[in-house]
Amino acid sequence: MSRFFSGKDVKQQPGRKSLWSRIRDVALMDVGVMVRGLDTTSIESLEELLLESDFGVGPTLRIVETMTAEGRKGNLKSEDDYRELFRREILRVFETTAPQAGLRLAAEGPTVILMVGVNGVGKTTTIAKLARRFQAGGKRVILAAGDTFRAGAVEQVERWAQRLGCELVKQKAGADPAAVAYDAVAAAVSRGADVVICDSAGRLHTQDGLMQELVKMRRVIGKPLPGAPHEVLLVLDSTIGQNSISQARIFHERLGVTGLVLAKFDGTSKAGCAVAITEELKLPIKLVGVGEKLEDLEDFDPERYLDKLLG
Ligand SMILES: Nc1nc2c(ncn2[C@@H]2O[C@H](COP(=O)(O)OP(=O)(O)OP(=O)(O)O)[C@@H](O)[C@H]2O)c(=O)[nH]1
Ligand SMILES: [Mg+2]
Repeated sequence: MSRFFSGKDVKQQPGRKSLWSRIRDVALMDVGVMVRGLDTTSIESLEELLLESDFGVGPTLRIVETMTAEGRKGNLKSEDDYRELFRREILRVFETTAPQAGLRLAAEGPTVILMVGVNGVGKTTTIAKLARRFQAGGKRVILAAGDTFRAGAVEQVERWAQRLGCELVKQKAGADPAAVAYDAVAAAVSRGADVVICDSAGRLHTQDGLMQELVKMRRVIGKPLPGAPHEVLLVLDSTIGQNSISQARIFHERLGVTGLVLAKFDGTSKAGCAVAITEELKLPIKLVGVGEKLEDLEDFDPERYLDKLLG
């Protein structure tokens, strides 16, 4: 499996070319392009290619229009000029969100992170990866088994907590998740833990029950610790790409999401969705999941993203 961000094994899968070589193939092979700019066929193929990679309609049309206009003005004389322009246009999209400053930590006392998202996107796995990252930085982490809804969910977090050697706050299945979250934050305050990461259930976002439950969780978390949660991270499944934008809007409206996690970014054919999602939601992508293992979590960095994307 090719991992998207880590330098070590990003070899292209056989027969799968980098995005830039595909752009070159469809639009830049004819030397006339460097003199006259893109022709109609190249423009169409380029649009198709970017849409297929899930860059979204807005960014795709804008990028191709700029390339066409600049080429026709004679400002793009080499493949590198085209590549540079492409990079610049994409970086511009990421500049429209809050600075990619990493996770917001509490100035004092424990940092509380609430992880939300629809079912199966990768919430619980991301929690385990994040816990490990904090532990590696010497932090004391408490996990809150806030998914009391799905059968086996409490046991799943429990297994991670055992494996990681971190504390777990849980109640029995069916308990009020807000009560679990409250207990975990209160425990962190009294025990002097550094980080609390709350799991949550992931039913369909269209079911109002889940949203009400999450809103309550978010509110109750602030009781033992004013200012908490410090992050409400919405996990999205990158294999679904920009189709997750509509669910993200609902979560954001109800919960005030502070950052996004793009899970399952390894091997997705929709890597352009990072651009489409940022353009639409204007929320910072904070983390990227690049595999199923504990170490497969990376900070999102637009420059690095582009390096890997373009190849
Ligand atoms: N390849 C890959 N798989 C991932 C990644 N993150 C999670 N997964 C897998 O996705 C599946 C679902 O992950 P979970 O963490 O259980 O997802 P969840 O959102 O907690 O699911 P529910 O609790 O059912 O709502 C598991 O098989 C994970 O191993 C990732 O970054 N890359
Ligand atoms: Mg889960």
